[in-house]
Amino acid sequence: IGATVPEPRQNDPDTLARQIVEKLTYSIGKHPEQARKYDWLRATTLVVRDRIIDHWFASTDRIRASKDKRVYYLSMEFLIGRLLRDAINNLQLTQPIGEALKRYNVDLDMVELLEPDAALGNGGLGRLAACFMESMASTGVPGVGYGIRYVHGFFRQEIAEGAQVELPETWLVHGNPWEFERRESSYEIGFGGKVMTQQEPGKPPRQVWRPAERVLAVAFDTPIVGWRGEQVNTLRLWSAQAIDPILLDAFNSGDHIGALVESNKAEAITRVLYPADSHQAGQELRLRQEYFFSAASLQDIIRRHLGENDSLDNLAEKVAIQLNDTHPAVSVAELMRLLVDVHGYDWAKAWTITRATFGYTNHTLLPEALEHWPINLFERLLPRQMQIIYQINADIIRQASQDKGFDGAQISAISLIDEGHGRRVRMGQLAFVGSHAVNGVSALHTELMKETVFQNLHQLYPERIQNKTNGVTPRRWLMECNPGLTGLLTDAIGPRFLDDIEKLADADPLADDAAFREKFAAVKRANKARLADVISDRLAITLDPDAIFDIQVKRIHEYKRQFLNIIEAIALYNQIRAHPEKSWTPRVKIFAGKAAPSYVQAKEIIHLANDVARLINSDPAVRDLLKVVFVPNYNVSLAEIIMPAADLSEQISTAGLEASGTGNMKFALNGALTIGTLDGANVEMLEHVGEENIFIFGLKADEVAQRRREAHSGRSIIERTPLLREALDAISTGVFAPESPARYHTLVSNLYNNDWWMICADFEAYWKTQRSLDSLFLDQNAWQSKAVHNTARMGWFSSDRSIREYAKDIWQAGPGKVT
Ligand code: 26Y
Repeated sequence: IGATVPEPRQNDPDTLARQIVEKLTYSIGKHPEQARKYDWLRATTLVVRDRIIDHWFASTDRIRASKDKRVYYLSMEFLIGRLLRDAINNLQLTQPIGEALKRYNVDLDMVELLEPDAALGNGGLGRLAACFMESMASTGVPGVGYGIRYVHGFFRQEIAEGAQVELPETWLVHGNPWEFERRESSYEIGFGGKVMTQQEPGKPPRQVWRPAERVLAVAFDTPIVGWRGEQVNTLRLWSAQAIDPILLDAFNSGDHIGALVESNKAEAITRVLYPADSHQAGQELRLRQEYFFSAASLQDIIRRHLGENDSLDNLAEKVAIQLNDTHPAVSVAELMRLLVDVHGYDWAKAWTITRATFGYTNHTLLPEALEHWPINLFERLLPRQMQIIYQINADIIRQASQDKGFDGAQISAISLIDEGHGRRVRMGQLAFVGSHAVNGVSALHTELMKETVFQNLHQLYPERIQNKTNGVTPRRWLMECNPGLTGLLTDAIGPRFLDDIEKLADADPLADDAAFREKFAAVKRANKARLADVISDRLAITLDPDAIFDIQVKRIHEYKRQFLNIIEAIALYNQIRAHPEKSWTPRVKIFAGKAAPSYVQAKEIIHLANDVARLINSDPAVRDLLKVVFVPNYNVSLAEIIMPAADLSEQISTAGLEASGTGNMKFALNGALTIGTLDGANVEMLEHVGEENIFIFGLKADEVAQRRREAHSGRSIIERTPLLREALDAISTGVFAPESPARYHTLVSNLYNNDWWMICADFEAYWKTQRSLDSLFLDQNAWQSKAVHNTARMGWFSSDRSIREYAKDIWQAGPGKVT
């Protein structure tokens, strides 16, 4: 229509300062003199956003013109955190914006801290999705993220009298300047109803789904800025709305509540994130969420494809869809429905297209976290998709028994229907058979997938499982969270690592350079002092920045073994009290993390950490030798302060149970040493940093499996290990909870009777390794040299590398694509 996009904006401080005031005046309606802190945040965000939009249009136009294959990342969770600093950093505007704001006596760091955290995820899987979005933009992959625009993200955690309290999270209350509502991209999503067979003369019969309910999925787009702003991708989140916002007949006849029932029911779908990451609740609303965002995304993908292509025949050549765990796995059945029922493809052709289009990433082997839906519920909500699943299942089973001679046990292992515990649909099997590539998230986890949950499917499709070890984005997890270290590295090895993080290796020889080590240690100390300030403000606990900062932050789960860490703290406390004359290395043990609200044992572990902290921190006998801190409300923003401040990173899961871990990578990248088990990506970290620079202890995955088969219990170990016994006695006799001495009875008796998580089995090895770290810390030259090696050798764990592997091996898309 002849309209031109405005000239790209100038990025000098004068222009930026002028534009910030313009936004304050004309978009916010405030005179600069009257502007409050939040007004400055909003004005700054709008100025940055204008620049993003320029790049966004350019990227979208370029991708559309190139007709390149697009990648769609379907995820129930995107744990994004704040976006302003990320955008400013990636657009290289940190310096000029800081200067522009300074002219009005406003501090950029202060402004950035006001932004609410977008916490649309639980933990690792959601944060990985956020890192992947940033890395796709940074590596030039034309990627679109699809997810849910939860009104309430992950709950806010408070600690009251030592226990976790969950409060609603309200990130949208002040509006969200990063999102653009796209009313034109809305789709109807059906639920329930029935399936009819339609017979037109001369044609094969067709199934037609007549849903009983329909809701509207409305798109909200957030731009995701890649490194140096060269590419801006889109995160499209769906919000549910009623098709009729109000039932006027009901309203007019006086039923004012009833008039809104439909609307409330629809909006409930995207109201709140489920806060459990390890136990499937099996609730109808969750299945509605899964189908809602899968179906909306597929309609959107197909509409876009048909806007640029003649048919869906070439869908798999132009589209790759990655399923982030099984949460969007119903997409497999839904795409089949769209191809067969709506677009008239025959079954076999539709199946070929579907399978070539999808990839599936598995993030857990824990049986209790694997999704399976009761057939009755599935059938009632998604009757046609249920029929399709039966048909897929019949095909797979026929193939397995005819071609591979599978026996009954093998067939029931691969079946999409679990006949064991009330009939259920197994979403893992559905995702697996509907994808051409299935990947694990670390080398060990991928091998265990082949041996355990997917053993039989792996036999049937031996080429399908591959490994894609996780990574983290070095923009957020080094440059933005640790400007001190980034500056030091830039001075020392030049800026090349900013564009290619594996060039961090250039810093490796500096481990032997005493002057560099000192500067490296000084940066770490400043980061520790900053964390100590935060803890002092929030909890009124004083920490000594010269003590070892020993940190475990992650979701609270039995397999992650925060309990082992707490027991070690108690044993250390007992030893310090018993031997005050020995030279103890001062240590601060820091914990943070949330428990699923319904996970009783995890909540007890939080309570115990707080009870232990209260007693130890108030005991003058240990003075500054040991402090224990539980920092409430762990989230992405808190992680950005914590990661750079750690000396020691705790990655101590029971071997075989942590699929990868990504916190382990963030800590080591920022120069922490790791104490950990041979689990998840720790195994590969060991290979990269070298065994002298990481502290590995404990049983290996096969040994854990073996002990579990032997019905291992902790009793005999406890009886012969005084350090452990005394610590457990203290817990179970109520030393830490005098007001309720039986509080931790079950927690402790489980160790005696069972020790499922191998806490007793690994205690002694853990204790010894910790004490060797005490000694090492006294030799700061040796410690800092290892710390430098960690940073220098962690480049491979960038999510840029992960994304390049996905692009090449699974998606055949992006720069250097194979198509
Ligand atoms: C089905 C529901 C109960 C559910 C919801 C969320 C199940 C699982 C999850 C989330 C799982 C998760 O976050 N897994 C983590 O994924 C990370 C990224 O791959 C891994 O680093 C980490 O080891 C794994 O626990």
